[in-house]
Amino acid sequence: MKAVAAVAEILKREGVKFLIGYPVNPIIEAAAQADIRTIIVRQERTGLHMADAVSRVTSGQKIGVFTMQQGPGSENAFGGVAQAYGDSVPIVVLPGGYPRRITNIPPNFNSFLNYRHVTKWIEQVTMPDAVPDALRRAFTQVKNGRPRPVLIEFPTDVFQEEIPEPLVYVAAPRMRFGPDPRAVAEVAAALVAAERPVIYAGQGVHYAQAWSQLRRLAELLEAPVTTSLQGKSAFPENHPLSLGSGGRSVSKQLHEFLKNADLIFGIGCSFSTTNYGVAMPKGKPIIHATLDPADINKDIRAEHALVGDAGLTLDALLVEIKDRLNGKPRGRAQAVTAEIKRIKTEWMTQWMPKLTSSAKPLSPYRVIWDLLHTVDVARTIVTHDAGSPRDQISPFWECTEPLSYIGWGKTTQLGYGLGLAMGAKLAHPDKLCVNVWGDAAIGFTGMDFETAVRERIPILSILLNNFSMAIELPIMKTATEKFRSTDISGNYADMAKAFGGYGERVTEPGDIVAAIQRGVKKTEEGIPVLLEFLTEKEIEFSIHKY
Ligand SMILES: Cc1ncc(C[n+]2csc(CCOP(=O)(O)OP(=O)(O)O)c2C)c(N)n1
Ligand SMILES: [Mg+2]
Repeated sequence: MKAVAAVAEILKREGVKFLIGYPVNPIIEAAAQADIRTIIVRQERTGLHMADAVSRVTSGQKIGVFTMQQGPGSENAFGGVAQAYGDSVPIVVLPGGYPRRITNIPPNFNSFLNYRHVTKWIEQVTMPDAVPDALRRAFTQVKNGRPRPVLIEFPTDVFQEEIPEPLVYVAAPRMRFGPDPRAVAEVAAALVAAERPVIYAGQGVHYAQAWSQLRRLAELLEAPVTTSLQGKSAFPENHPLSLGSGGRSVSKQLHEFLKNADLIFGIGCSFSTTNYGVAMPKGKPIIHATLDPADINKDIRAEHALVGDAGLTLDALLVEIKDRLNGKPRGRAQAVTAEIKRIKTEWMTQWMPKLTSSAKPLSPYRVIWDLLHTVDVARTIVTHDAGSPRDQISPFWECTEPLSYIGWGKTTQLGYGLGLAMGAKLAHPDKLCVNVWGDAAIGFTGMDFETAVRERIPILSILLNNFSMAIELPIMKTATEKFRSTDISGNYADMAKAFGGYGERVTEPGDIVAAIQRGVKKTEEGIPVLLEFLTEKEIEFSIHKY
């Protein structure tokens, strides 16, 4: 059996249903021969974003796999892998490499060397019979521990060499580990003793699928819950104990509750310092529960720490806390939920004029508000992009179902959202998959709307076109005045049509809802949709500083 056929057969045994890639890489042809659907993108970055979403929206139960060629393919893919590394997403990346006799000779791009700092596991296969071992290691790493990309580089001359049969390979196992029981008891005592605890859930809860345990803990402690952007939708945001998600812009109730907390319990989160996450107020005691001990005491000091799977951690805490509370809540819920409701009402009253504005050009907030109230939120997966659209949508989009929002932003590559929506749609064809982005973002990956059309991935793309990089206006005043440096332009509805998709340009506030309804219908007919809303250069966000 040729080494490349073994790669395809191993992918099949690992349950890979589709391989996303860009030629030239013989794995694509071998995968097709093995009846794995091959999906060809317009540029590597988008393909990686698609693979990334496949892993995200399945809690890593399906692992997104991407393949590309040596040299330019691998060079151009770097952003996609770096983004997945930044946001801790488990994907498998399979670049070709230059033939072995020149693989380590400049100026040839060597993935094994260059991807070292954006992967958790990396190898170059130099012998054909090392293929099964290398892939077993890669899949074991990607399915276990801290989720992050793994990469195996195959010098092209390895592919056509023979390896012995039969091929011995079984799918890599998934293993979980839980926290130290003594630490669990200490944390349970601290949580029970706290008067105003706040629970902060990260994406570890998504990967552990520990949504119901999180909810039980919140209800038992009668404690309010927020999430990181990556953890958004881990807790129902219409629950009376929800404070909404963290991010650059956040709800007022989240800000107030964090400010007045006497204990913050982070579960399945890294507490990394980032502009796109809520900063923890200084001086608060923090409990940090996470899978990766490398995150403990990294950006914040933890009073207590638990290391392990979020589900096992919450299970263990629930037992201990129930024991201490005689099995039931103490009757705090009413006061807590009334306080959340009071501040939320205040906050929403402040924002309603923008959310329901009849301004022209359109308010992006109005577009988002109408979108939220037109689609079936429970059956929708939505993602933002970098720039203003993220900070406009994340505080106001109320998730009810786990993994119905792909939040991101440890690094924030413009154009990421399109591939995420496409990957989500591949993994969940029955759901409406939406990306909300600005006109700068579409400049990066817009050509891959053609991929959505060609590969029959009917997503709904909501473009907020204000002919500007509006978020940069305050910091590029002179460049804008003198050289129009923040101006951009384009007719993206026409672009979508030119690619064979459905495109509409919307300028009237009264047309927003009907356009969305038409768009959703088109996606149900299998046609990707791009709705282009002409919006004002809105840069007021729900940002609260301590
Ligand atoms: C690849 C990349 N380069 C640069 C940036 C920095 N950046 C963030 S938002 C932004 C402009 C966003 O403009 P747009 O998407 O049109 O949204 P708007 O603020 O106009 O609503 C830029 C340049 C980035 N996030 N990603
Ligand atoms: Mg813009």
